[in-house]
Amino acid sequence: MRTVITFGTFDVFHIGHLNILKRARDLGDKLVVGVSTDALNFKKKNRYPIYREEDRLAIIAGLSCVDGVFREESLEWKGQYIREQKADILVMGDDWAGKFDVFKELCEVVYLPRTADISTTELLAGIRAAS
Ligand code: C2G
Repeated sequence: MRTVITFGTFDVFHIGHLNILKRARDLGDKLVVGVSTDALNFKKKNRYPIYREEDRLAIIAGLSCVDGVFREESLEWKGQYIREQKADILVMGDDWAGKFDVFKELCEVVYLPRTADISTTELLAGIRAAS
């Protein structure tokens, strides 16, 4: 049984998010996802997500490729989360390439290519422009 772990905000859920979660799940037998809390997101991006934390957690938990979710409360606790979840593989999009290599001593670390031409930021800009 190989457990895959990944992390993200998954705000305004879109096809890029679904693609990475499905590809992450395909690398193992079980996928657990750390969803960034609203507070962590404010620290990272200086703004709160559009979708609130409970809804982002519920959306990710409701996907058939996801076996479990938990709150990612701090970027510094990744090693702890990997141990707690007994993860064998950490998957992140390649916008994070190299950033998590330190965890290679705990598990395999894989960076998957991002889906081109879509991001929450671009979606929000498009919605603003259209309204
Ligand atoms: N992603 C993707 N393709 C896109 C957009 C996003 O593959 N077009 C991936 C990202 O690379 C990331 C995941 O989807 O692996 C979640 O993206 P975000 O919600 O933007 O996550 P982020 O805010 O970068 O949080 O501890 C790390 C962080 O929690 C990651």
